[in-house]
Amino acid sequence: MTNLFTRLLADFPGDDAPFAVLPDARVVTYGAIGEMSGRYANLLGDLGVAQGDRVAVQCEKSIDMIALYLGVVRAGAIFLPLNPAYTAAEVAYFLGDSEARLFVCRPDTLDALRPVAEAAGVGVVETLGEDGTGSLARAAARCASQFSTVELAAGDLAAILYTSGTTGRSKGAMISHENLASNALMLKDYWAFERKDALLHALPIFHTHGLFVATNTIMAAGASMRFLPRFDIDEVIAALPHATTMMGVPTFYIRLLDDPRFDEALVRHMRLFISGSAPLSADVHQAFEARTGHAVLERYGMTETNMNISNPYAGRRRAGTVGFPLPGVGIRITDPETHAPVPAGAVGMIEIQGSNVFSGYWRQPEKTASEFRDGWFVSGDLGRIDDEGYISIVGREKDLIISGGYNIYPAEIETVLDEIAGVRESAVIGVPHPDLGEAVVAVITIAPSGDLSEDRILSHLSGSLARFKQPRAIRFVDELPRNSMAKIQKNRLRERFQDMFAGASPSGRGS
Ligand code: MCA
Ligand code: AMP
Repeated sequence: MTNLFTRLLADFPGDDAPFAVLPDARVVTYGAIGEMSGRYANLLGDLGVAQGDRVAVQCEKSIDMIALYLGVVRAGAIFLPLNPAYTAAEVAYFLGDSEARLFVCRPDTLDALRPVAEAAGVGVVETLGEDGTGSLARAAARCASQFSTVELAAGDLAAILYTSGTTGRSKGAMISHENLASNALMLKDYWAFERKDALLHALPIFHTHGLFVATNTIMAAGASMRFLPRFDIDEVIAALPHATTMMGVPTFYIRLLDDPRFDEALVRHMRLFISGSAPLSADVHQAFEARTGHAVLERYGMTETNMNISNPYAGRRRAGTVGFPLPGVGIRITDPETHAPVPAGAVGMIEIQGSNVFSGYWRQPEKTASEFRDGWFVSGDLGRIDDEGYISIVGREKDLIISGGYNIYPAEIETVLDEIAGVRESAVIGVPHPDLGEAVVAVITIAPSGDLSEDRILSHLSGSLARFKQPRAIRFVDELPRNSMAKIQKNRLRERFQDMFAGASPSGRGS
């Protein structure tokens, strides 16, 4: 029973119940997704993937990728999804570090990535296209659909998700069957998901939000999803009448509010809108409620912990707060220096405990040890609990930018910038952006003889960093501000450049 797949489907809605409605109106039932996942699970065995092996997947969102995820879970292997935006250099690191047994990429990236995978020591490389084409899908079609889901121990891993680090390279968060099952079953009850729910799913599926929070919770409820390939405003507006609930990052809600077609009549029938992955500003929360009558339910989570804190379903959802600790999740707020609990109402470090919390970083015991304190996971986020028990995220101690719901670690970009001949120093900061929440800006000093243009710097970055990590602007300065310890004062840079995107409209996304 410990296998995540078995636990999610313990209250099975029946083979004919709808699981996903695709953009072409095709309905994938629970019976069909069970068969598809069974074929992939059988194929993994044929390809030599054993229990505990890592299966790295860099594909576009598709229902076959969901079936592959479930097949990996059923076979007791470990699912390792990768953002399709990652460059070959980034993929090389993930494949090498994880020692993946199988790498699945898009048919059109096979020629470029097969040598990368082989150099990283990956034994098998297959392809899966957005439309269900590719060598993996073809081979799965020839496999039996019956598969006996593997029984596992609760702590066995279901997935590894890489998160960047404030220093050094990305870390693989090891996430167990128990972590995922306990969180999804709890969220289903907390957010009152039922079989009749239809979730508008426009999130990517290589992250916790779209893969686990959305898909696992839907399966646990025996509900269905309107499965869209990405957030496209026209498709979302067309799908809303068929949905009862929606999950999104704040940028989704900002873009909806920016569209005059999005009004009270369009969403009167909806039961729930949930936001997470980045702060939803109180202004957006209030504008959404004024326009639609719905109070967005904001919640707080992390890759390492799944969901931790949520506004209530039945009670008041307070703008600018993330609500209360979820059932089974322990939250404490401590002094970042002394680690002692802070007085009631004071700001401190959010620490987390519970069956949702991951077991550590893949083959990085020192990093794991440094992020746990007395069995509590130290989030790097700063928060405060008010006198009614609502928790607010008031900042981050970690140097992290969240742009459109993607985490971007300045240290990674600074390392690449500093390699450019002529760059003396760099500081990468997040600057308020009307569409993405924060946008990446690089502040640079150049050597006296240096002759560097913004274009030259950006073209250098494009080979090594995914587009979403690349700065939206470069600013050249004579000197970076430093404190008495010679540490760069990023807060002063953020203040200096805080208005640079203020004029851009939310829909003027390219700016
Ligand atoms: C795309 N681009 C971005 C982003 N997305 N740049 C910065 N930040 C981004 N998030 C780039 C594209 O490559 C493109 O570059 C240019 O920006 C314009 O693309 P646009 O059409 O605006 O982008 P889009 O396709 O509409 O995507 C924006 C998006 C998307 C819809 C906000 O990024 C998205 O779906 N974000 C959700 C992320 C997410 O699911 N996070 C959950 C993490 P060019 O024009 O040069 O080609 S899980 C998590 O955080 C925890 C656990 C939690 O609590 O949930
Ligand atoms: P990730 O590493 O992608 O899982 O991102 C986790 C981080 O996203 C957290 O540590 C927070 O900094 C941020 N985050 C997630 N949800 C919220 C929220 N509702 N409000 C503010 N920050 C959030």
